Amino acid sequence: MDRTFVMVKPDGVARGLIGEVISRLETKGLRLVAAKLEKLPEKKVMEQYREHLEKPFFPSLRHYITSGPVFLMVWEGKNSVPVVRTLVGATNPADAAPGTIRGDFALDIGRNVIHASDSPESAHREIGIHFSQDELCSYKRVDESVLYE
Ligand code: IDP
Ligand code: MG
Repeated sequence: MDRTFVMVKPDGVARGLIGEVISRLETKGLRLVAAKLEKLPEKKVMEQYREHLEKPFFPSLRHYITSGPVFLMVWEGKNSVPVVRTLVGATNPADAAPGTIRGDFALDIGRNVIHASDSPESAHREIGIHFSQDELCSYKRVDESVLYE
């Protein structure tokens, strides 16, 4: 099964949206295999967002991501990386379709509630930043026999 890394950002945690995010991914049929609440140290933020280090918005992004706890998760399921990106919606909430998490719950690109990996390679790398192997649980949902062809 493909894995993806998902993070409810500090604005989402502070607004009480952890349950809503989990609920949407659970209802989709994905399997939660790891989760924790953490205030990220600078080092992990730099690793997480390494492709953005030189971007003009990086200082404000770093400040925002370290401003409070985030909720880190690993989800498994068929095509979980593109499936979760679709549920999350466009980076700028102004462009995010209704029905997506950013489309339904955010207004500002700098406060867009959630992060999700953009490729299987990013997912593998990001999971490794935030979780050790023994934190990833292995189990089956009882509905998987009807969720998949
Ligand atoms: P993504 O989160 O949809 O993958 P990325 O382009 O990877 O979007 O950007 C990472 C994060 O950086 C965004 O989710 C957003 O929080 C922030 N960000 C990206 N572009 C801007 C911008 O132009 N202004 C402010 N923040 C930005
Ligand atoms: Mg990204």
